[in-house]
Amino acid sequence: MDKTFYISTPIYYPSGNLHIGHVYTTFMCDVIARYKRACGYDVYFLTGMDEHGQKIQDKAIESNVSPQAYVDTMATSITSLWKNLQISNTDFIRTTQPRHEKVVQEVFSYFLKNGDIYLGQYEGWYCKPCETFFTNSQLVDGKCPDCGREVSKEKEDAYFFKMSKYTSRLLDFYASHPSCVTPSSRLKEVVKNFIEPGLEDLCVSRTSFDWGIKVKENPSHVVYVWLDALLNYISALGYGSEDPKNFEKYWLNGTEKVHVLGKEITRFHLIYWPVFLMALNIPLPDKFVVHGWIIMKDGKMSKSKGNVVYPEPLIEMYGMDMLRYYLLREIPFCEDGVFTPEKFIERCNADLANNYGNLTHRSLSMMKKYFNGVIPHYMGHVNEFDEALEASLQLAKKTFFEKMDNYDVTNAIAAIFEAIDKANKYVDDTRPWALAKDESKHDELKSVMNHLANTIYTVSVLLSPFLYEGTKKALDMLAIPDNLRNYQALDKGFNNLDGLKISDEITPIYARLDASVEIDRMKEKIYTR
Ligand code: ME8
Repeated sequence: MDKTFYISTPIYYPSGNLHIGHVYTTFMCDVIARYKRACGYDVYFLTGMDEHGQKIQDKAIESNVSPQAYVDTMATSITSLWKNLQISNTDFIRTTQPRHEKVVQEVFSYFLKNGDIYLGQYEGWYCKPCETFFTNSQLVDGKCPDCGREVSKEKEDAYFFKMSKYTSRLLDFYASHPSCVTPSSRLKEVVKNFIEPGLEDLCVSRTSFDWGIKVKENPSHVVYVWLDALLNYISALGYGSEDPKNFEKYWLNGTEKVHVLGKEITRFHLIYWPVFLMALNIPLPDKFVVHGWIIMKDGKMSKSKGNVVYPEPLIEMYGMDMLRYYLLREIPFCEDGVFTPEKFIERCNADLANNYGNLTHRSLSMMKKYFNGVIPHYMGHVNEFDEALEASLQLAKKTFFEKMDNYDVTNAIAAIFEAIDKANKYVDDTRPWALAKDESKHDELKSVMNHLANTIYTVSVLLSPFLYEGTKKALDMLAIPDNLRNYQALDKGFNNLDGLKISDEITPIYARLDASVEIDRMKEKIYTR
């Protein structure tokens, strides 16, 4: 049977335009999905929108349209963003789609019937003008956090999910699957702070607004957005529908199922989601990858600070590769990282233009000049530097696969760029321009050119999930046939490319950015879309 791979992003709230934080998660999933496809997996890559809840209803009122009209407009804009960014998702789920709403209602009914959900009373601090309940910790100086007015203790009917019943099962699950969360520190935190003290029952219905999925048995209640939203991960696969074949293939019998998410929604994913799945008797995912935040010099991105960075102007100015590369390389895997225009320019120049771009441009230009563009045959280790170059490429490849198999995209790219750096040093050490002047060094020159062609070829194939524009350009300039543009072909060795004729057109892959101009231009453009 085929190896399958399921990967999801969180479904984003359409309460505003998506920014580079959302793009970061989606890029990460896209790169992993492309990598897994390249490794021969049948991949299901899911993203989508979380369209219900008070926040969205308020946004619609603000924009003077119905909530449905509001989310429809946002869906058009978000799907076109992913299309422009060439995101390779298999599906796009919206929680207002009938295929999803039906599953949520049926799951709620099932939980009610088997006693996991019961009708109880919600007690909290109520703000009459805002028609909203708050918990003790949400109050600001004992007053409503939204309008600042007095609040009163009130009760209302609400449905609860019996989380408490699942405490020990969840602890057992994590004890026997300690590596299902990356990084493991996130799991430790959740276990210590929330699961070990005992789970509290969760209020899973609301009556204070109606933009949500109605509880069939009691339509004045709508389903709590997180119960609604989390179920997207299986409703998209056709769980509970007449056509559950994707659910069976990718989830029930799937080889690997991975959720990628930002650290602020860890609790929902590590507690509620597994418990809901246990209550449904469905196998749990294999992995939760919890990444950090992209922050600005002055802290979190926020509309009120005016420091939210949007992807569109960055793509328009610098193309796709630079933003993908920068975000995935610069933000340390599973940690927070700061976005600055200065760093963006510096990273792109140093790694893309000067390192990878320069290696390719100078090597291919010499190939043209010295060998009429024909890649010389592999002759083993001819000069004293050949063996070390091969070894460094081998090591980079091994590290790349190891890191990618652990979803550590940042260190996977870092390993390849280290090899590229070494290859540039190899050019400096072997000095092909000097070898070309000496007839007796012809074999050495041939070997250098063969090694460079193979290095550029290898790193370009490996990096293609990350830099699909630049690597395609490099592989096109090398005139690599389609049947060699895959991971399996890389195992064939350095005689893979013997005698291939490269393209006549050798141009730089990436433009070098002029910091003195670009930093100001970025500052002017990136905060609006
Ligand atoms: O939480 N840095 O949606 P959301 C890195 N609808 N990643 C960021 C980020 C930042 N500054 N800002 C956002 C929701 N993200 C729910 C999810 S899932 C069943 C429901 C990314 O629109 C990151 O992945 O607030 C984060 O977890 C997600 O966007 C939050 O998106």
